[in-house]
Amino acid sequence: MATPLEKWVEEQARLTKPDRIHWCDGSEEEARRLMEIGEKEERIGNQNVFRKLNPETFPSSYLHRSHPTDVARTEQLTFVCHPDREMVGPNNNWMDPEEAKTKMRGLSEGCMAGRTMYVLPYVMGNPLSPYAKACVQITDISYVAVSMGIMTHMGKDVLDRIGASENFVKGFHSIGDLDPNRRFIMHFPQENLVWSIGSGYGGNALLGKKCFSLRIASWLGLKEGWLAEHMVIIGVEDPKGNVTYLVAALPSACGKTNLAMMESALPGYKIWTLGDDIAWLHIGEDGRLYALNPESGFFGVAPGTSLKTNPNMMRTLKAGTSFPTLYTNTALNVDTNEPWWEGIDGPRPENLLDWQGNPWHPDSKTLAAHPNSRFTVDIRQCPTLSPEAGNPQGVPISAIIFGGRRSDTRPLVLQGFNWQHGVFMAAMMGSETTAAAAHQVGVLRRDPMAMLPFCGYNMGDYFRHWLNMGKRLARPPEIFCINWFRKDEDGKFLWPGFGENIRVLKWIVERSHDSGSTAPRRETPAGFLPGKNEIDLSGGGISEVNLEKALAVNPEEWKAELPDVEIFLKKFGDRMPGEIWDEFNKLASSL
Ligand code: OXD
Ligand code: MN
Repeated sequence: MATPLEKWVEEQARLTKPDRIHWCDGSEEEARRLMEIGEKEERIGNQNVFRKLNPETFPSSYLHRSHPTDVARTEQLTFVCHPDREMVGPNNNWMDPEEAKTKMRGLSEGCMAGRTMYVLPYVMGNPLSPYAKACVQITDISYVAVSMGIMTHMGKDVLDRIGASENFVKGFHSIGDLDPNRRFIMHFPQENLVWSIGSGYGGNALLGKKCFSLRIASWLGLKEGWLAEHMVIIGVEDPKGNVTYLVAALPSACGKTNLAMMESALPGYKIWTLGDDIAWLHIGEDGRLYALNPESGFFGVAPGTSLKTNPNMMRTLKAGTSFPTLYTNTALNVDTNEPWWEGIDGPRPENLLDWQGNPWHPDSKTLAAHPNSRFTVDIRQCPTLSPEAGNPQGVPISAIIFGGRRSDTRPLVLQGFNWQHGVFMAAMMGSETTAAAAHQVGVLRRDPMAMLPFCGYNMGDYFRHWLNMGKRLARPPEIFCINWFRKDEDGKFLWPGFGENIRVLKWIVERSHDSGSTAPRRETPAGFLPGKNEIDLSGGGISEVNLEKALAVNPEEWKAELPDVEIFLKKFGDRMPGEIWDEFNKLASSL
């Protein structure tokens, strides 16, 4: 008798009519075959799916160009489909599940004709972890099949794990005709189902990532008492060899990957990498908060990545095991057959093809690499991968950091007064938008916990869930807000960022153990600032004047922002917890 999984695959095949069905085993051998198919047989528009890059300098690496209208997550085409619109909240686009299914069935009818349906059995999280989740995605493009092989634990063992059970997360993906008018990413949380058509781009198409590990998982977390968050997980080792684990939430393309594998500018300090995008947070038996990374790879933003900004990522990219590394929408150095992007080391090559494959000239006003061009690479290639990265329980977290990209107002670092205040600080977070999603870049929008595009349910309930988690923790981690991006009157960054950020992390670690320097913290209406000289500037050439400017909490600037925060919080009506309003009112009156 067919298992529920086999039945589901058969049903999808009847609907989509692929020429053949291939069940993937996630092996290197299979990845090689898929790369060959993508190089020689499959096409997107008039281009082959993959182009092999220079194996001497970029081992096992391939370039992929997506359709020019399909280069970022499309939040406006992303829906959560649940009968109760209130449950979905104003932070998501809503569609009635039946209406959504009718629409998606119509669009999916015969959509895989002439193509192969790849069936991808995978697990998010270490398969040995009690928190791991078994999933199956179907797709009709080798790029997604290989990317999922890098980003997840994919393999035959997952089929044994699912067996005759119905307990697996279903992902339907087809590139469809790539027409943005027929592109939808639909989530059905009640059925553990994601249905995505019309896009081949990362967050829209690799359904284990944003769609499952954040949107659906956040809803599972609400029901089961844990959190799925848009967070980096790192260990900070001090000169004595003690490692403190932190998580940090930053919006897309705001430096999470750089933070995850930062090379410390302070001697004796080292960052250990556990994850660069997603953290699942559970309460352990000892009442502490534990974090694990459900992903097995990095899908990072290429532009700006160099030996100077992120040497460990450059090493990761060049490490070249036999599993492929993918470059999506970067430029191509024609003479060397290497990927290229703005900000990479060395002089700009003479002969470049831009991200669409057209010759690029310095005086053409466009960028050669798409600003949201990406690399997809196996986490095991990372030289700073933590020995604890595979710990099935995750690692115990001492501090939670929230950040955004703000040219003004927000200080370099601020510590919350307590858990409730920290949750409020995170709830009022804003960030200037980036190219990671298809919208206007550089406008300030509220992005609480960097989860606005990823929380799969009403954010009013989400804040309540955060407050409740704090109550259940024996010793809640300290909460901090950071901003690496503040600028001076002339528009210059006040803080050098990158490896120098360790100076801020050092303070955070000390504060989270409460064993730091004895200098008093400075209390402001918005939270605690480091005391004078508490941020270690040794050997860095960073001016104290700039540090003080970067740390300033200017009540006028904060006051000016409150009306916008209020409008945002009011959107959630009576689902917004009273505690958040209490904190808002306290801040407003103390300013
Ligand atoms: C990502 C994103 O791809 O946040 O990680 O857009
Ligand atoms: Mn992300």
